[in-house]
Amino acid sequence: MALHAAALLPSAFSTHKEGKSSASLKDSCFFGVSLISDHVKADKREFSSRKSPVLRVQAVATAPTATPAASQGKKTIRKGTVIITGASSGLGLATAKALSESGKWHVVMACRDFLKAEKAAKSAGMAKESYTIMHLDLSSLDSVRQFVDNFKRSGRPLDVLVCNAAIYQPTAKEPSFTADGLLPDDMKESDYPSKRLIIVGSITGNTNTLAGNVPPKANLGDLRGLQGGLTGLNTSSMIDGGDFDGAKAYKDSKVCNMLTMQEFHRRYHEDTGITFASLYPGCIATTGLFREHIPLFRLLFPPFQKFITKGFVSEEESGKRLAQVVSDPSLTKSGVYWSWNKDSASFVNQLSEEASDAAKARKVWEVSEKLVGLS
Ligand code: NDP
Ligand code: PMR
Repeated sequence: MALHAAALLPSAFSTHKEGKSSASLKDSCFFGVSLISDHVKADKREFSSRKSPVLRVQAVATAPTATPAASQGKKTIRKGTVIITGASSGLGLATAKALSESGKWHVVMACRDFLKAEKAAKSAGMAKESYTIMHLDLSSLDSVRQFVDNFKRSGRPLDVLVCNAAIYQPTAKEPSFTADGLLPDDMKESDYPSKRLIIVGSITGNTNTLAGNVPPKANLGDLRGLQGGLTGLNTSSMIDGGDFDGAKAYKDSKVCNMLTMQEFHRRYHEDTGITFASLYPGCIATTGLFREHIPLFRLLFPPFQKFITKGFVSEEESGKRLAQVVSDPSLTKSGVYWSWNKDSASFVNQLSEEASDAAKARKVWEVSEKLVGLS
């Protein structure tokens, strides 16, 4: 259950049962939806030159390329507009705050709990005119469509989209289901000098790391569960077709997020100039992500990360990192996965073999398209 973060992909996965949310696939779905909407259909020429932008997959880390327009630093004459899903807490909120404080961005906080988001923005001290809260519940395709509609009506350009929302349900005995999708066509129309689509990934989905080797390990297998629709109706709710495991579902979803980012890059970067990127922001052990974990875990996890693994980062620091991926003129490489070293300097990190498997990325994309009815 963790796909939220990817916002683009997941829609495909759990379209069938709405109501509950499974973290895993949410974020990723964004794009998919927009294709379904009327606007999108009308705009098919845009983003969908090669296939609908469902977002879900990846492509191998093709050689990362810099976006020329972006790196040449065209003069920005207006504030950028960035949509951040799940901006009501944790990393999303900290990023919204960092961008709003920069004075260069108008932040659209796409959140399922309007009041919570409003309170969060206020208590973070964000200037009123620097953000707009728009309702978005990634567990419902209808809500995603409605959000896309509302955003289009707002008349704002879409310059950067951050798929950040996620949930983690390590103690869940049963899977829950979700659906979603968003709007890349709009981004293609933006005249902003550096357009970006960012999907939050994680170290725990990468089995080429120590953290990624803590059981249960991410593994999408041959995607047979995904192909079965992940409906829970006489089919497996896990992408690899295995028994439900909440922690593994989260990690699998992160692999999908990172694959999706790469598939986007492969399909759309050259034609659109959009930068597609993913990142591991560090271990933000204090966020709401762990709210469903057992109390002992919640007690020990922050000190463990702070003093033992030293992977801990504060919410504020993680927000600055994601804000860099949104806005920093030196982070315009597309198709890459960003991480930060001990001195908080960014670098392009290597994804695991599975998370950089181009064939798998394509398959995740294609299966997802089918599941959300886009192909
Ligand atoms: P939080 O729980 O603090 O934030 C998650 C956000 O997602 C919340 O705003 C939450 O909304 C929102 N959200 C959840 N479900 C939905 C939904 N159905 N519709 C709309 N919004 C939803 O966790 P983090 O800040 O830690 O997580 C942010 C991202 O960072 C995630 O993608 C996570 O996977 C990733 N990440 C986190 C790490 C960490 O150590 N914490 C490490 C690596 C990656 P609400 O407030 O209403 O619950
Ligand atoms: Mg991990 C070496 C470092 C390291 C890092 C950077 C993380 C990040 N973790 C590391 C190591 C370990 N962890 C080790 C050695 C253990 C065994 C004791 C361990 C355990 C552990 C658990 C039980 N770690 C966890 C859990 C979770 O439930 C978290 C998780 O997997 O969520 C999916 C988690 C995490 N460790 C991290 C990070 C960033 C997480 C959670 C967030 C995420 O990946 O999005």
